[in-house]
Parts: sequence; structure tokens; C-alpha cells
Amino acid sequence: MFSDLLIERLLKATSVVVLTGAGISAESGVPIFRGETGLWKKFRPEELANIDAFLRNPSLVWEWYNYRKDLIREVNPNPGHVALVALENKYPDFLLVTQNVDNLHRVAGSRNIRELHGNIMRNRCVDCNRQIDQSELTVPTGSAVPRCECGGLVRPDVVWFGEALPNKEIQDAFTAARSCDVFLVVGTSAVVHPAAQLPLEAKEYGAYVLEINVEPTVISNYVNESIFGKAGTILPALVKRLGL
Ligand code: BV8
Ligand code: ZN
Repeated sequence: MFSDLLIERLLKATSVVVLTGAGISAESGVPIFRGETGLWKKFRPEELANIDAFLRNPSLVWEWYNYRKDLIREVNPNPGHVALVALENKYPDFLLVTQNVDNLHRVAGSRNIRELHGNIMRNRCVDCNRQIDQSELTVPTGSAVPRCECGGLVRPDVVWFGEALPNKEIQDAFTAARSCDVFLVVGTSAVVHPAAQLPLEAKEYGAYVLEINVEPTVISNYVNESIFGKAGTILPALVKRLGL
């Protein structure tokens, strides 16, 4: 399943970066966004994952995020998430960059994480930007939309279309991509920018780029190696092959 070159590069590597997308959480039961089973099938991203949609219809957007939060509360990390913890323990210089907002990497035990698109379990005020803990959320009677004590609308602390990614997270991700020996891109359709740029940047700077996905993507022709199959099967097999 794994080329000799990949194993050679991984055994020699000191610095490894992994970029994950919704596909790594699919086997935990978290729906992906695109494709036949994707969340976007029912809802169009333009209607939900952007600030205008939120200001136009905050209760619809909250309904969508509450549906996803209720679902995420019930799921657990899968062997794919756990395998990435084993990789992190092997490499002195390891960074896990995720587009996912489901917190499953942290629950699995990953430590050095950059959440490019925020975290669905965090909330913040649209007006004063205060972070509001889940337990503090107060919803005025008759409304479905939580309000901050300053009176502002509270939103999920995730990055919507047209919004800038958190600066430190995306800067750290590009710096690491440019200096790593091996870059793994796992379970992402690689259509959302700037995250999708990371594996291409890593390749430009000499990293060996391995894609793990159940089907080809728009970057399959650009990476060094694609392995088609489930992350929950392939990642544990790779960890085993490395003797971890
Ligand atoms: C920004 C909210 C600028 C959080 C999301 C034209 C060209 C290029 C770019 C653009 C463009 N027009 C507009 C843009 C920019 C836009 C963009 O990229 N649009 C794309 C869609 C064309 N990007 C932005 O707007 C970003 N911001 O650019 O700001 C700026 C700069 C300065 C100042 C102001 C503004 C913001 C992007 C973040 C958007 N937020 N969601 C949430 O609610 O989750 S997007 C959404 O897609 C999620 O965040 C998700 O993380 C992200 C990526 O999706 P994937 O994770 O890849 O999931 P997907 O379902 O697509 O794919 C799953 C994959 O897994 C599949 O390939 C499948 O085959 C595979 N799979 C399934 N099962 C398995 C598996 N693989 C392995 N094992 C399995 N078992
Ligand atoms: Zn406020």
C-alpha cells in the first residue's frame, strides 16, 4: 500500500505536517460537506456559512450549528484520529493543521493543533467579540438566538466564507508547510482556500506530499503519492508500518 520512497522519507524525516478535512471525522459519524452524503446537499453553504446569511436569519444558522453540535457531542474520535497522535509522538517537529471544527483531534489526544476554521464548541459576540462559553449561553425567551450581555448577537466561533482565517493559525501552517520533510493531506476535497494551498506550498518547498482520501481530488495530480481508502484504515496501517 505504501511506496518504499514514502517509508524511506518518513523514517528519515524529523518534521511532519498533517492537514485534515472532514473526511477524517467521517468514520466517527460526522457528515462531510460535499459529495453525495455531504451536509451541503441539503443546505447550500452560501445560505448558512457566511455572515450575511447569519445576520439575515440567525435562527436558521443557529439551528444548523445546534444540529451539528448535538451530533458531534455523541461521536468519538476514530482510529484515524488516534493514529495521528502516534505520529505526533514519533516526530520531534510535528504540526496538525485541521479545517475541522469538531474538536475530535483534541479529544483523541493530539496536542500541537492549529484550527484554521475555528471550533464549533466556541461562541463569540458579533459586537464586542467576547468569547462566550457554552454554559453561559443565554437565549432570550421566544428567540433561538443567544445574546451577549452587551446585547450583541452571539455566533459560533467558526470561520465563514469571505472571512479571514485566524492569523496565527494560518501563518504557523504555512511556515510549517514550507519547512517540513513530509506533508500528509487527509480527508479533504481541497477546494477551500487558503487551506487547500498548504499541500501545494509544501511540495514547492521540497516536502514529500502524501494524500489519503477515498477518491481522487483536485490536488491528486500534484501530490507525490495518493492512497485511496479510508483514513481510519490507512493511517493506522501507516503507523504500524513505521513500527510505532
Ligand atoms: C477567505 C465554516 C479571504 C465552518 C467553512 C475562488 C477560488 C478560490 C477561493 C475562493 C474563490 N472564491 C471565494 C474563495 C475563498 C473561499 C473559498 O475557498 N471558496 C471555495 C469553496 C471556492 N474561502 C474563504 O472564503 C475563506 N476565507 O478566503 O477569506 C479574506 C482575507 C482577508 C480578509 C477577509 C477575507 C474561508 C474558508 C472557510 C469557510 N468555512 N465552513 C464550519 O461550519 O465548518 S468551509 C467548509 O469546507 C468547512 O470549514 C470544511 O472544513 C471546509 C473544507 O471541506 P473539507 O474538510 O475538505 O470537507 P469536504 O466535505 O469538502 O471533503 C471531504 C473529503 O473527505 C472528500 O474529499 C471525501 O472524498 C473525503 N472522505 C470522505 N470520507 C473519507 C474521506 N477521506 C478519507 N477517509 C474517509 N473515510
Ligand atoms: Zn458582546
